[in-house]
Amino acid sequence: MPAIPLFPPFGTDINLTEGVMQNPDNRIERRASDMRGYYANPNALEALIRNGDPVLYEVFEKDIPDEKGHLRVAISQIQPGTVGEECAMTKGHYHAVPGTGEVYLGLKGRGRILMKTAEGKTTEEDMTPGRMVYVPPYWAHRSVNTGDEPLIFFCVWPGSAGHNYGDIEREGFPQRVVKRNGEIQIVRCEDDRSG
Ligand code: PAN
Ligand code: ZN
Repeated sequence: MPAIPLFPPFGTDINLTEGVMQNPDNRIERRASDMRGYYANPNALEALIRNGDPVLYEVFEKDIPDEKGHLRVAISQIQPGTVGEECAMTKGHYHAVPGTGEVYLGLKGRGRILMKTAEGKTTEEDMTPGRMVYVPPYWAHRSVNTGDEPLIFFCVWPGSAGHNYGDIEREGFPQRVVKRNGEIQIVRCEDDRSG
């Protein structure tokens, strides 16, 4: 007798060139108005909201139980561009069960994954097609599109992990990725001049 209900195996096609999952069960969209409080330049964000409130990123998921033992999978797609000078990015989160990791696989475009721990350690990893990034337990993670096309990547994480957005909403990340004079730079809180 299995400890959790038997779940039917399934397969789904992923177009690795375009980064598109066939038949996702859920689509989550984050518009500019969902991102209040996240960008360093709130005026630039408000201008974007007034100017059509575009979808800044989307997540396509399969319906897999959020229970221990399962693995959840999703494809995220972040549009290119900046809010003020800050590159488009996800909200970022810790997992609600902090001792759970995640695997990212780049499919299209280019970006950076910002990571930090509650104790203040920080690091970043490049995200490019074919590159796998391991996000270990306890590391909050945020993805940033540093290119000129959508950044698309595939993720797998424990079904029981859940998402803790509140801490990042309050703390933010010490790193910000900005485009200045056409150049991508990572600025730290202490030398952040963007506000
Ligand atoms: C990813 C993220 C996805 C969107 O699937 O959830 O890229 O980012 P936010 O959840 O921070 O808005 C993941 O890390 N799942 O655990
Ligand atoms: Zn995650």
